[in-house]
Amino acid sequence: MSDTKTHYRTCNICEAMCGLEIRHQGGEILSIKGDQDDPFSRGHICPKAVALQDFYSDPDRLKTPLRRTANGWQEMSWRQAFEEIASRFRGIQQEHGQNAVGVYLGNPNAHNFGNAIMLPRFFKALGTNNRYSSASADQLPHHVASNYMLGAGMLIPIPDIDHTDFMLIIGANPIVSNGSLMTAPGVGKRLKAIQQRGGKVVVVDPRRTETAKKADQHLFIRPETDALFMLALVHALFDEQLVTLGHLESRIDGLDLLADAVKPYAPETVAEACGMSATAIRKLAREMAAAKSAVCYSRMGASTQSFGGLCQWLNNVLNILTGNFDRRGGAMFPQPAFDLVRDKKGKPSSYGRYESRVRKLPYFNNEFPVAALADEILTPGEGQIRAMITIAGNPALSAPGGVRLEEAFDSLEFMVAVDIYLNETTRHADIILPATTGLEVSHFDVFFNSFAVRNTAKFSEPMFEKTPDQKHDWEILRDLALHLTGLEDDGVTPEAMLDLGLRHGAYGKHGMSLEKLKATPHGVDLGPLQPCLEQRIQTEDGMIRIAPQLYLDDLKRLDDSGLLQLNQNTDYPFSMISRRLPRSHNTWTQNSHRLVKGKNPCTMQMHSADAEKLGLEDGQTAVVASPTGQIQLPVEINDDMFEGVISIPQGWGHNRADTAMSVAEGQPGVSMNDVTDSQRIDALTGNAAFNGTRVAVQAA
Ligand SMILES: Nc1nc2c(c(=O)[nH]1)N[C@H]1C(S)=C(S)[C@@H](COP(=O)(O)OP(=O)(O)OC[C@H]3O[C@@H](n4cnc5c(=O)[nH]c(N)nc54)[C@H](O)[C@@H]3O)O[C@H]1N2
Ligand SMILES: Nc1nc2c(c(=O)[nH]1)N[C@H]1C(S)=C(S)[C@@H](COP(=O)(O)OP(=O)(O)OC[C@H]3O[C@@H](n4cnc5c(=O)[nH]c(N)nc54)[C@H](O)[C@@H]3O)O[C@H]1N2
Ligand code: SF4
Ligand SMILES: [Mo]
Repeated sequence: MSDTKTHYRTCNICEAMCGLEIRHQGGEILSIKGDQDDPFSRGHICPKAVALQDFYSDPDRLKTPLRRTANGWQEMSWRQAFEEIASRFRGIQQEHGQNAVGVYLGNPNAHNFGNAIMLPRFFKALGTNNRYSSASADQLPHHVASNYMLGAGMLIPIPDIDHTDFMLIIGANPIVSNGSLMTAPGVGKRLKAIQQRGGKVVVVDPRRTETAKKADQHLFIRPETDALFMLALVHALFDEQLVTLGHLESRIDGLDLLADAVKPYAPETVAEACGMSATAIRKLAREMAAAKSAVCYSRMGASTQSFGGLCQWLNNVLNILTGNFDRRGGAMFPQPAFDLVRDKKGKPSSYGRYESRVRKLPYFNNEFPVAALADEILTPGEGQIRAMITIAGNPALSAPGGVRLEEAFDSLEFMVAVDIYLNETTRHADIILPATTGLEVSHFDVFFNSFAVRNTAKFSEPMFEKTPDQKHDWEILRDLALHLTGLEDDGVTPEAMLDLGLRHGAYGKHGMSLEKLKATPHGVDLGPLQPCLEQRIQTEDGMIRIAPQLYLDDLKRLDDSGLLQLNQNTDYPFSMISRRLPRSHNTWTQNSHRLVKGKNPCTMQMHSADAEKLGLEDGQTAVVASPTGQIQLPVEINDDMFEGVISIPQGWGHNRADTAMSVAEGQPGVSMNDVTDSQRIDALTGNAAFNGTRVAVQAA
């Protein structure tokens, strides 16, 4: 019998970067536990980590390229696949222009360092502007705010959770999500530590969430009124002379404009619309201003809604006005070993460089909003998308208006998917290219170290060798690029590029390199976050722009929205919001038995008073309908919901024909994006507005 071995690596499922200790013997996994010696995660893991074993051995996982034929899916060789894809893409581009091929990148790209490093080459070879990703169904407003306020979209302020004395959490549920744009493994302990050192945690959410239940205070808010609420906080800070810029005094540009702009939004004016009391808003402003240190942290709830852009701007404004920006215990800037913020002082950003063809939505960060994708495929005319490649994404379930997007995929001349499953999106492809994943790949967090609450670095070797005929994502991208260009492979690997980045990065002079990381399998601690904005800011004059004109202009849209007047749509009287579940990650982890066993978790949560009015009982099936579509799912009645609001899990709906995720099909759930609408966006950034979708509810 072979010896038991122990492998250390970082979990690549979510943003928390938990260190794992995996014991294995002769290709069999014996246990997956938290790595107590990981200096950052210190043994924390969640239930999803253990499922890495299931994804590795899943019989439904694709291992060979597949081609659609009249007689179903057939295996094909890698060479045939690359040749056919290159020839079809080039043919379509020659006939209809470079932009006739579209690309969609899904969330796992951000957890895959090979892709992060190889994608630029692939894009150069393909030469299309028609690029889309899950970022515009997620955190786009954060990038736009950083771009306009700090001059760099990737320079994102992160809550210094380990040192703060007051944390205001708006539209995030880190106890379940494990944190986002706040890589903080073991976030529950970190929140508790705030309370243990005498600090306070306040949650603002239309649902009394798992995080709200652990907080010192929970304030219900009516969906999509966060911008009004935050404007009122800012108003109160000015009104009550609580603005303290502190160390930022000489670095703020536009303070007077801001003070003027917030005048109409007194707490007394907006409170009713927000579903709060003016006293509560004023008290919050005072507490935040008085705290030794404080941070406002807002995430998905405040980003994927009609005023996501305003929210993420105001989030930064609150941290600046209370003197908590770039300060210990406030909103700080990580200094990662591999830095995504390039020195580009004063260079214009790409925001609005192009407009999407059909709806004129802004281009940013080299892409268009995913909400524009279906229209770009379905609307005839010059510049129409006629072929697509999706890479590690499942927009059929994850994008707003998924059903229409599926129709769009069906109308394409040619579609390719790089994925690990035959699922709701890839079933529309002509060719599927299967990638390695999880335990088969090496790992370094190119992105999440830039968003982490502590500076650390860790490299993980592959745990299992891939078979000779399997390919890593980055090899697929490289080979596609080579076939598209006809160039020879120059032999450059992601590891070599990573090493270069590490050596030339902030810790290079202290010996940081890939070799060093390989010799330290638990990871290297690089210390707590330090004030560093002065060195990292990318505006031409080094000033922080607190009142960029595009945000001031967008206030008019807020005023015109009818939110303040409590305008209700009586045909669709409920407001739908999304929920994340502890045992599923977006759309793709539902093929693990251990994660989906038990009661169907894909339920519609509703307040008991609403259920009573509709005559709905707990467990009964309800129909949730919007003008876009309808779904049916079990009702879960509780008093954790704001009245008039229903909450549905995102990422479900494995109920489509012709997929091959056998476990997921046993517990399919429904896709809330069959009901959402791709026309509903934050018009400023183009981000999808899932939250606040108006729906009607009745018994099935
Ligand atoms: N209504 C609503 N919709 C939402 C959200 C919401 O809150 N509400 N959340 C949004 C957010 S935040 C996000 S990030 C998006 C996610 O949207 P997507 O990124 O489109 O969805 P994922 O489920 O992450 O899709 C991952 C795909 O990659 C495949 N995959 C997994 N690992 C690998 C790998 O290593 N290599 C390759 N090649 N493929 C792999 C999976 O099989 C799956 O098809 O959804 C968004 N959609
Ligand atoms: N277990 C698990 N963890 C995950 C994921 C997963 O699918 N499962 N997905 C990962 C991904 S891709 C991401 S981006 C992160 C997201 O991480 P989080 O941002 O923490 O995401 P959510 O849990 O969706 O929390 C959003 C909260 O906003 C609330 N909300 C909805 N509408 C509004 C509103 O109008 N105003 C306010 N104030 N609140 C509102 C919801 O009730 C919900 O509690 O999670 C990551 N982690
Ligand atoms: S919290 Fe995220 S990174 Fe940590 S074990 Fe769970 S899925 Fe993996
Ligand atoms: Mo996300």
